[in-house]
Amino acid sequence: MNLRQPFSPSPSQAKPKAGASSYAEADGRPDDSTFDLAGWRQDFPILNRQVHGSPLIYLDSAATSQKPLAVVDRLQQYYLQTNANVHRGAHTLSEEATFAYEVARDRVQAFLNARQREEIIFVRGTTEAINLVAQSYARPRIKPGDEILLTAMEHHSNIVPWQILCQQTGAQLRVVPINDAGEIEWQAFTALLTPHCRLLAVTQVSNALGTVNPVAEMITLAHDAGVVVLVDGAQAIPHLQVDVQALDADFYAFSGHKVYGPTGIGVLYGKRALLEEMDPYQGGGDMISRVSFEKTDYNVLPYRFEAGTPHIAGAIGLATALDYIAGIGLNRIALHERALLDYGTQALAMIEGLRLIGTAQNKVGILSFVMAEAHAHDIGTILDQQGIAIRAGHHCAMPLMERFGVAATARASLALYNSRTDIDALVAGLHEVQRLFH
Ligand code: 7TS
Repeated sequence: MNLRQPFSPSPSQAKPKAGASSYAEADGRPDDSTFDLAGWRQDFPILNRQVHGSPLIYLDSAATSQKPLAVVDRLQQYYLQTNANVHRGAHTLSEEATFAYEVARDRVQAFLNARQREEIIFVRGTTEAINLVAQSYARPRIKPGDEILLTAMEHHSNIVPWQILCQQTGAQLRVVPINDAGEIEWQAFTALLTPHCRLLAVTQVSNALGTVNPVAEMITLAHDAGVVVLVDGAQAIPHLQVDVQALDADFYAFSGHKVYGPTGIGVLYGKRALLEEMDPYQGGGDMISRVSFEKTDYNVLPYRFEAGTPHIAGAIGLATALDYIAGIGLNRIALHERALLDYGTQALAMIEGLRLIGTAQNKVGILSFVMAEAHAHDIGTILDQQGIAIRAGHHCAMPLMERFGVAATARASLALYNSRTDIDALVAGLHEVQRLFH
């Protein structure tokens, strides 16, 4: 059996473009002559490597995306030419590093359409951003009997910080249920916006289902009920155009490494009026304006929340990553990924005994599934032998797995560099799983 044999769609589906001799050549291109998947793939040299003797098929971008040359080059250039600490130096290198770091902040501000640069705080990632809001915003304001509202599809990073907060304050967690497709139960959501509810923490896109939540509508209703909203944007930011002002999010968190940037850097956006009222939860260098043993005066925004030497290269690399995807255009990326998601969904539906988990109307490129015969981890191992990287497990969303009555799923997640060839390889690999388990 040819493990890389293409999946054949029905005639109405995914026709190759005129002149293209195979589905691989047609690779999900919308009708746009500037759509250059081959060129994009060349920007990611890691895609040329082999794994267990086969070309790498990388379908684990929801865990972390691969990095384009532009980002790797920028990091190298920073370390080879500029490296110095920021906000301290009287010397040229430190001034240049500070300038580049602060320009990176401006870049993030523009990307999110935040009103002011002071609203952009560099952190380690989504997890740290959410912990910051839980400890600096919520902890002093939340009282026993108050409620924190989450959804059934949150990542552990958007559950555990709130549980810790509840233990500290006597508040309670409430959870918005979801339907079998993996969509928010709207009536239940509105009913949970009671006078006890103080904060809603919701993911814009589910990492395990791909569901895109209607966060703008959720924020409007929450605000009507006097509820502050944090949006976990970890999985949204590589796929959707995000405008924090249009959303009217109070807080928005994301990680650099899921949006083609480095690990160890992320962003917390917060409305200035809220950030101004918050005390830091981490102390150290850079976050002070004056220290004596009696008292410390905190620095102005955004430095008040950036204790210690930041990930300078990370911030600069993240800004380059944002430039990179802006250069391609998020709309174009979304079109490509949507075409691939449809192609993959149809292909997986034809595999006997495969159950797709997450069938929301509004989805991004995540294909989570279980198979009748094989455990998710076995699927992952067999695919890896063929050079195909997927994730198998609970995806740090154990309550969600419980909701669907599974311990784990296999998850293929898409990025701008994926092609129909990748989906075909996945399908062929899953046929091999079936063969081995029959
Ligand atoms: N929120 C969501 C929705 C996520 O998908 C993740 C990471 C996080 C928060 C945490 O991000 P971090 O950068 O702070 O770790 N999600 C995944 C995943 O799906 N597979 O590996 C990590």
